[in-house]
Amino acid sequence: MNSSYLLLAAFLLFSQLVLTASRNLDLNHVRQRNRVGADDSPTYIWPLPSQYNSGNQTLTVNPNLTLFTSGNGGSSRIVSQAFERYKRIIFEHASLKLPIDGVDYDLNKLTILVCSDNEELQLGVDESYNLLVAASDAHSVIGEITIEANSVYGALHGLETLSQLCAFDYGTKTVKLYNAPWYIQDKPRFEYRGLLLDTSRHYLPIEIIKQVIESMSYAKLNVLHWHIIDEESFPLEVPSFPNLWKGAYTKWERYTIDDASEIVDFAKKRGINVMAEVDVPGHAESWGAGYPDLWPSSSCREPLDVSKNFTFDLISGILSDMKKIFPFGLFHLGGDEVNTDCWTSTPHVKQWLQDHRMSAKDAYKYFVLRAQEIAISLNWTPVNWEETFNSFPASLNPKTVVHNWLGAGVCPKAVAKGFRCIYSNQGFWYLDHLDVPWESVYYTEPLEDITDASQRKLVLGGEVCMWGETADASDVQQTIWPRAAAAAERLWSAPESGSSRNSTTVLQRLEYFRCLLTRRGVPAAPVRNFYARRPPI
Ligand code: CP6
Repeated sequence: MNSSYLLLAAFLLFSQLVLTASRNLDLNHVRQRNRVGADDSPTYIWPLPSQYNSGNQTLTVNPNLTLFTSGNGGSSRIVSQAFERYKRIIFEHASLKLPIDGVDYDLNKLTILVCSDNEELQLGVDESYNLLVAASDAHSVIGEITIEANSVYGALHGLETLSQLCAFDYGTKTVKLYNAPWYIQDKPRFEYRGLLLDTSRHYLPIEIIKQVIESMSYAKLNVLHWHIIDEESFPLEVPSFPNLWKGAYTKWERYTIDDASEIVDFAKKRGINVMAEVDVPGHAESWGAGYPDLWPSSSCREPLDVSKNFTFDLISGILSDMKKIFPFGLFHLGGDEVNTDCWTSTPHVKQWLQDHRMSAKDAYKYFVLRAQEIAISLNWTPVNWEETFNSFPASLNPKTVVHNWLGAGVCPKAVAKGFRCIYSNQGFWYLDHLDVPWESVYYTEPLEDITDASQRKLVLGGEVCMWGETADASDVQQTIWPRAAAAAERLWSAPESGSSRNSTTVLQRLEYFRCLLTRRGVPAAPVRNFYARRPPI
């Protein structure tokens, strides 16, 4: 027998043990309870797992919690590093880093089983996990805490959920795990759960971007849509066209190639994909700071000059350089809010349109499709804002993912034509709209008005957008949170878990999660007005 055969046999035996153990939990008398004890109070896990059972035991967790790993992917550094991060989170109080004499700890070991050693992070990677918590006693076969996942990314979600079951008890100065035993089987409802971050309107320091990524992992969001550049500034280094980042606000407010790679790597270790955006042909005025030929004229600078091959050589250069940094399979090409007046009013572009018998609208289509071809030739799946679909649905490459933002209408239309779609309705999921309350974020439904099951599958998920015009490093986190968490649960959990029937428990649970964020150092805004929390007089 070779070693991989042995591992397989060990895994089969192990899964059997876990299944046996879960039966031993006797799920019939395990009731759903929360940590303060009332039967009808909520489960403080955000986002809510797809399936879970809990009991009423309070267990004490050993600060020397020891990690055992198994399966082909168990020895991954992604797993061991995450374990260390979560240990710091769970045992945040310094005095607790060592076991206390005389305390009898119930939970001393954590076993993480990861079946696959494939660490490639892409859309549709298996993010499911099982989490089992039971004190080791005569009845439990494996005891203690077990996380099982097919991929390391599922294991990361299991660790996050585990951390949310624990809380510091100020009386005993120990960490307690409440409502054990737990048996959780969890997986996301949608494979794409995004947050847009805009570093063109305001530069965001690398540390802030990392903080945002870290906080996304707490809510099980999995795509950072990095709207790096736009008309206001071009902060990214592009080696093949080194004058481009002359379009940065200052020479300090820029990202080197290494900075960008570091962000992608940091995100990957937390199970988060980074989707870059190069928004063309509109929203690109800043490119001309380094290459003024990209402007139709110095007095009319947007959209990019459609009449020159140089424009497309440059897009090709940017995308080729970015291909080395961004391994995610989707690439966003923008295509929104294109005002073609500069094209029809600038003599040489107007002449070009006439020579090619194109209207301004034709030229818009020509531009978007040519950019798509560049992205596709680099093996990327193009994502475009919905105006592209609204303007020329029949010409758009069938691989295109249509990104909604203008109201709710486009996803039903796009999936009916076989396109995939991402939901970002600006009325509900634009976080820069400060007047949108968390309830609006929470009670919107990405699958609204789509009834056909095969069409529903084409909605990859959704994304909340943190446009940068009115927020920078000083307030971006408190603008994102807690409302992004509302979208995160909509995208992860079963649709009925937030039915209006139990909106009070949603509020309690969201307040708990917001508090968790602040405990972890994330400056998240309060969920609601302070006075509303006071009991009525
Ligand atoms: N920048 C880019 C923006 C917006 C879009 N694209 C935007 C438009 C309207 C609102 C908020 C943001 N700032 N490149 C639209 C997709 Cl209300």
